[in-house]
Amino acid sequence: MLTNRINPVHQISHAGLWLVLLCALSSGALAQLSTDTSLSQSALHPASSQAQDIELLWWIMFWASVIIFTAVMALLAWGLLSGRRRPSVLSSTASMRFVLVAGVAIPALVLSALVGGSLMLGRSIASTPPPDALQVRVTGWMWWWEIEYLDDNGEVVATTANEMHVPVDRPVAVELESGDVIHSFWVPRLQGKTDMVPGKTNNSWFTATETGEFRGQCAEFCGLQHALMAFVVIAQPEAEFANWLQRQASPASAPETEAAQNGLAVFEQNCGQCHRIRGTNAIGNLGPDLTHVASRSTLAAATLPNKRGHLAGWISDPQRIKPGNNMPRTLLSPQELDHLLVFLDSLD
Ligand code: HEC
Ligand SMILES: [Cu+2]
Repeated sequence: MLTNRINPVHQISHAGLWLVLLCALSSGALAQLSTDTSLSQSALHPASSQAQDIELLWWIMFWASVIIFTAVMALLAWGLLSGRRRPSVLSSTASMRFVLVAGVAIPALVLSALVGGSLMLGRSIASTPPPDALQVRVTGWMWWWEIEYLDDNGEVVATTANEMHVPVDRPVAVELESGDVIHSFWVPRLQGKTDMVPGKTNNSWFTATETGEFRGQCAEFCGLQHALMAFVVIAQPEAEFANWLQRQASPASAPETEAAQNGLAVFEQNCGQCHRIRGTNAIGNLGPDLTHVASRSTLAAATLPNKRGHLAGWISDPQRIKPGNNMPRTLLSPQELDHLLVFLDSLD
């Protein structure tokens, strides 16, 4: 009989080749992720005690998977290569015992240990924050982040957006809320994800162990511009942070030049129904608080660098940059736009 028999040796060498390629690619990517500090959004480069625990569990799971996967593949190769030619080297009771131990007992043990480990980790990173923690309330909106700093009585002392400053080496407790749909607060280098659910307050906390800029990203699909709902966390020494907070808490300084004064008028007329600038007649609350917008490093939830040209582009056509977002296009004359930009530039 002439059948086209598949050669197992051939197949295995093919599969092996793919496997080697896959391993090479993924270990390259991993090495990159775990060493490249410029990738500020990697959970494999922790910058807080909570993120360090998450990273540890991640590596335990990774190496457990590598060892088990390699062992299973080796057994499979051995079975394919030797099985056809000679009868099993094991007696039938020995085979049965092997299946029960390697196929049932060991997986049950390994899985229980990993589940137990992740439950313990979950408990420890979700524990109640220490009482001296800095209190911050973050509210998710489609598609930006409102950030409020609270005093000991829970009163708001400063409001900002899309850029959160925290002191290093001091616990930060974050109350998480949503103004519309479900979002998820995620700063991979500082903590795991916590959902922001409308009508409910969730809590998260972390202690940054080094200074730096850490990128956060909404981790729950919340509509068209979900991918452009990011933010920046800046961890800085306590004194620097205190200065920053004091500045953010103060109202905007009055515009000094004539251009800036005109700019304020343009703002109050066209933008004030949605944006607040404390100390002016602009008291809207549908969009980010812009009292100190010039002090921020990005615009529109870390979508654009906060540079004058980008700001002009954003104001002229926000729908082209982030289609579907809640800021409409405002038609301004070139001179109005220019004055507006001078005014916004002064809001540091
Ligand atoms: C109908 C409400 C509305 C009006 C009117 C409006 N905006 Fe906005 N604006 C928003 C919303 C909502 C966002 C957040 C968009 C996003 O990132 O998804 C925003 C974002 C911004 C940002 C980015 C802030 C940050 O920290 O990222 C700036 C700057 C801004 N608006 C300036 C203006 C100016 C200047 C005007 C007037 C010419 C204006 N806006 C008019 C609703 C509005
Ligand atoms: Cu979101």
